[in-house]
Amino acid sequence: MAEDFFSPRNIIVTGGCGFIGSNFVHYVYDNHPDVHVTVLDALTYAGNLENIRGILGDRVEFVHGDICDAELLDRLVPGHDAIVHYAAESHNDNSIANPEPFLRTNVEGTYRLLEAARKYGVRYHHVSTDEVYGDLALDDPARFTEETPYRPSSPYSSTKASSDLLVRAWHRTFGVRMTISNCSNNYGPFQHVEKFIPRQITNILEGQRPKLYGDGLNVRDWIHTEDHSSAVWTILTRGRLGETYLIGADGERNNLTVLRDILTVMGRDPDDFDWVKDRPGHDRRYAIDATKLRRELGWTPSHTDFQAGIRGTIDWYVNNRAWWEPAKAATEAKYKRQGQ
Ligand code: NAD
Ligand code: TDX
Repeated sequence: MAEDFFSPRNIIVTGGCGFIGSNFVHYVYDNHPDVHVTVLDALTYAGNLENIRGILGDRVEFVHGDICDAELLDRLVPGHDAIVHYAAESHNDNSIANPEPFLRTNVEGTYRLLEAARKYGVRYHHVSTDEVYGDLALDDPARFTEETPYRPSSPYSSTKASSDLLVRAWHRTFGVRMTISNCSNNYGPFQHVEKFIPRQITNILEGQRPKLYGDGLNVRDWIHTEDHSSAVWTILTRGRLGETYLIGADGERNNLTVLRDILTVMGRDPDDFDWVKDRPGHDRRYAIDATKLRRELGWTPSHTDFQAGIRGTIDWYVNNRAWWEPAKAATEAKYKRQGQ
């Protein structure tokens, strides 16, 4: 492996108390002892300081605040050499129930961070999703590449697409030094119980039946969150400025298969679940071609055995009830109101 092109020493990680952002903070803490991390997080329903409490100290500092707060950014950003932007409203179903916070955090928040990056000459990495490309048919051999046109379907994905376009414009017009990554569906420990895999695992643990939307044949391209973190670090330090990189680990699976895997590993009948109302506008299939990231930057995933990854994730939820139990009842009550 060649030397890193960019060697950040003092980075801001927004959303560093969420599922994926906190994994990245741990990744940097474990692998790059010379890097100081300032976590900026508003601690919404999705943020939990417990995710990073064990590593808070000289090398990881927490700032409780909102990315839309321009005055806070004026105080915080100078002296840092990069912003890695994870903070977002991240759940599609919530964006259908109430899009407004998605507009604010995902669009306005990105705008505020870009303005701060421009003002203080700080490098910026934008964490985004494959959902900006819309969906593919089940029988289409194609996968998303960096050249696929934007065609988002949901309020969530359209705000993420909007934020990506702002980043590109701030690069071209104002010369902000940036990279963008669009990753596929993440799984692993610390994911909120509103999301598909943790919802099903914790339903089973609570004696409730798992819930499958529609016909269950929608395909997601699963990647372990630790692989997402190593890819973001690779792009931040070795990626070419102004470029977009897709992140994926060849993990295409339909929801029915994933659910049956979970039920089987947990010792249940693979048909012991409820079919529920479909998500409006439900994307059929996502699939990532990560050739550019693999060839240009030499990144490879390490969690290539999905069954092993799922077993590890189930074990984590079994052993960390205190982490997820407080959010479970309210999350299920919300789904019940939606008929899901
Ligand atoms: P999450 O919902 O678990 O965490 C989001 C974090 O952002 C929380 O800690 C929350 O408190 C914080 N936050 C929200 N609004 C904020 C605001 N206004 N100011 C400061 N902090 C705020 O989300 P996640 O699943 O960890 O996703 C992180 C990022 O990765 C998002 O940008 C998401 O679009 C992207 N992404 C997620 C996936 C996935 O499968 N979950 C896949 C690809 C990309
Ligand atoms: O109870 C459920 N039953 C079900 O069948 C839930 C919560 C979901 N589903 C389906 C919908 C999707 O086809 O499972 C699939 C995955 O659903 P989510 O976990 O809500 O993820 P998704 O909508 O695919 O989006 C995720 O990946 C891309 C993240 O939440 C986004 O933040 C990311 O950008």
